[in-house]
Amino acid sequence: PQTIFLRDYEAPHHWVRDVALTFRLAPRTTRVISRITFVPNELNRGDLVLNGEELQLIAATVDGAIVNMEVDDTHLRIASADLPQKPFVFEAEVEISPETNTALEGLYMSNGMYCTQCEAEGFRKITYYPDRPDVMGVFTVRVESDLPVLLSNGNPVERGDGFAVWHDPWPKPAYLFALVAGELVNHPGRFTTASGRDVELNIWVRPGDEDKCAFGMEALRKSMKWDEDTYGREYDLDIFNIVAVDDFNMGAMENKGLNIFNSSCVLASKETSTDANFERIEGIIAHEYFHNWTGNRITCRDWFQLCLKEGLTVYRDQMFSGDMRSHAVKRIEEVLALRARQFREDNGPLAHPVRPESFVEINNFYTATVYEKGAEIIGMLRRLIGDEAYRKGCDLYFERHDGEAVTIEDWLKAFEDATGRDLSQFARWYSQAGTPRLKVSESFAEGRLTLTFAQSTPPTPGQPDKAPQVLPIAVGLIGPNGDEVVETRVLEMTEATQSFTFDGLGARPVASILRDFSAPVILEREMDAATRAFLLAHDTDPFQKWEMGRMLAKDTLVALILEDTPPARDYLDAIRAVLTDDSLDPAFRALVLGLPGEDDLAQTLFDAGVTPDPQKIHDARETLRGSLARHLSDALPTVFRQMETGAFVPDADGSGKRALRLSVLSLLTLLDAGKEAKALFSKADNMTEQAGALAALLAAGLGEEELAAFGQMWRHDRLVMDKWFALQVALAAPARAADVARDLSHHPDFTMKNPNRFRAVFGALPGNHAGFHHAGGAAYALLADQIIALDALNPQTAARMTGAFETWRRYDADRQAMIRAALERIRAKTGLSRDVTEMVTRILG
Ligand code: B3K
Ligand code: ZN
Repeated sequence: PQTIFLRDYEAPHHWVRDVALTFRLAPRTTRVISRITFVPNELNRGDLVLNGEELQLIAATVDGAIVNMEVDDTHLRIASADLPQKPFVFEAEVEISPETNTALEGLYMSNGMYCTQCEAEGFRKITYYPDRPDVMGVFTVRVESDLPVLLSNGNPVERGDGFAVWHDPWPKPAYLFALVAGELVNHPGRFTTASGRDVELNIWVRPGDEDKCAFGMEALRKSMKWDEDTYGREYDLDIFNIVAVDDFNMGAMENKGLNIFNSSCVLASKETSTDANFERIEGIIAHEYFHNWTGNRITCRDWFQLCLKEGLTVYRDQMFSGDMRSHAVKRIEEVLALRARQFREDNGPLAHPVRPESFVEINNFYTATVYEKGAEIIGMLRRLIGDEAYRKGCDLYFERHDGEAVTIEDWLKAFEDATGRDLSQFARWYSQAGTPRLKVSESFAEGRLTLTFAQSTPPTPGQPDKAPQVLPIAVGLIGPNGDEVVETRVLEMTEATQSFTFDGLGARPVASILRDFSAPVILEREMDAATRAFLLAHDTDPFQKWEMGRMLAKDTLVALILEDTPPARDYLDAIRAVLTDDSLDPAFRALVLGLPGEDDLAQTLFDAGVTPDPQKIHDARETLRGSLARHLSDALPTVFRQMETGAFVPDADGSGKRALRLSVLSLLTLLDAGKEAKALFSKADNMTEQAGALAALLAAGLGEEELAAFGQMWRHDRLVMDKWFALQVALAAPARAADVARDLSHHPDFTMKNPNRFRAVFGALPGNHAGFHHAGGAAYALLADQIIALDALNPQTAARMTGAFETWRRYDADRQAMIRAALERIRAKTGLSRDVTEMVTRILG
């Protein structure tokens, strides 16, 4: 396969002015008739180059005449000499087969409904087109079908018997094209924009799901309002449609005026969705809506600039969720996810810059690094320049680039011009891969505290040496009596080593460093348990407070793993203090009660030069859970009762209480043989508590009856059954995990064609760390078999699953050999997709 390089970017030979498409829908013989006005690019003249894959060409003309053209598996090309040197009309008719499209890219069918997914390069499977984001055109789409609901981008212009016409006045790249046709019902809503535009809103779902749309509709309205209030950005069409689709490769897609969602990311009801689902749905609806300005009105010049829209839009949805719920809790959740996914990626063979410099298959770069680290960069920029300058820079960016396809340089230039700052060193965040390590040492004399920092970033594939990056380090100081003596101050570090001083201090304070996780770095700091416990008790910064509990837990676990040292009483007491402190937000207390995951511990050990033993890690974590349960035994039932909520409301308050209640229950279950959990399971009126109780039982090796009852009760609900599949795999005893997953893959309701169901089983398997890495390697072999089989149907999702192997070099020689064999077996498969080939090759290194 061919590698594409950022440095090879070349402007297109032709721009598109407008596009008229007609779709005659039929499951295996859909006809797509296109009429495209091309305008030669005066600055880069050349052949007309159109992408096209899996298309059957029926006819094509230029200005109505047949011309010479070269057609192969991927392109249609017309030589410059055969083209008018002025605007011309290209017309084509092709045939495609949505029903047999199991890759779920381009136009495909899901339960009798037609839908599309074009980002990144799916439009080329619909018709011949310059399928690149810098070519933007005005689309008019006619959909012909007897199905009752026919949707496309933009505003509806005509509706008749068996057809509908849509027009999108905003020029857009082909990746934002969408079409939906099916027997759907809508949950309607309305929104009036700040300037008085009345917008029709709809969430379209399959009949039977209409009672699961109200929460999503509210989330959409809140998002529209928030973008007006916070960024001054209004919606720009008469209608905004969301459609729920069962078979979808990712979460959702921001097509202009017609967002398409994985049904798991929009359908919500208290009976079928957990608090975590509600929170995620709110965040994803916001994310896709926010793309209307950051992604659609201003898009990417080329796919290397993906973080331009994704990092920024993730940052925006994070701030929205913080505003809707709790910034403190949200920030801790973000850091947990960042460390679990992005730091893990940055630490292994798949590490790449936030703006990659090359790719084989762009779908492999929709990563935690592009998204989450991309969002961290925006957060750092804002922290460095301040809120007002941030807004000024954004305004300038929108004003300057509306309607354009731009680059990271354009984004940064807007901030340089708005603030007068030089951001050239800051730009390294986009080009250097790897997580910076930040060492700190402290000294105190004569009322002056000196913090000396040293930064370094380890080598990553293709990048042996790194230059220092700009790090905003938020620091506050806590006096010996627990009072804050210096409020948060942002230190701007630009050198490899740099010192900062705080003067006029009466006594030596304890520094709280990297408040709010102000930069995505690994902080290396010598600190004894007593100081950590002190900050856990007194820090005013919720992130640092949580972080101290986390580090105490981690040290406790490492000591258990390496030396069998039982947990220190001080640690257990510190946790008890947090658990029983009514002045703290229950959601925060639940987070402090949560222990570091097994994958996280494996990395910690590896970084300390110890080869991780997955079973030992698992056992230590179970031992600590047992110690915590016994030590807190008197407090657990009390907190469990206190956290009972009345009527289910999926807001920050209710979900926080339930989160704490369920963390407590999970410990309680180790003491009471599952009595409370069984009781809660049978009386719960919401999925959060029902699934939470079941999880508590399964984690304690109990709950077989409840598992069966759950499966029986929800057998008709796909989304809930995904939970049923996933819980069993995730919580299986390590020795049984591979067998459980294999058995479930033979369950009559298992299908590889539905990505949610596939992920429920084979995404959950690597999540069971000790199970996935169980001696003997059964899980490795099983996952390899499944990836090979899925690749033939759906390369994109298959490629994503290979990430399970990215940490293989952490483990012992036996495990490494088994994983290598699994990866090589995948790679050797004839006809393997470009997607999986690239991933496996990179992972093997
Ligand atoms: N932009 C889409 C992701 C498309 C993924 C293509 N493999 C969803 C999002 O980030 O909003
Ligand atoms: Zn996005």
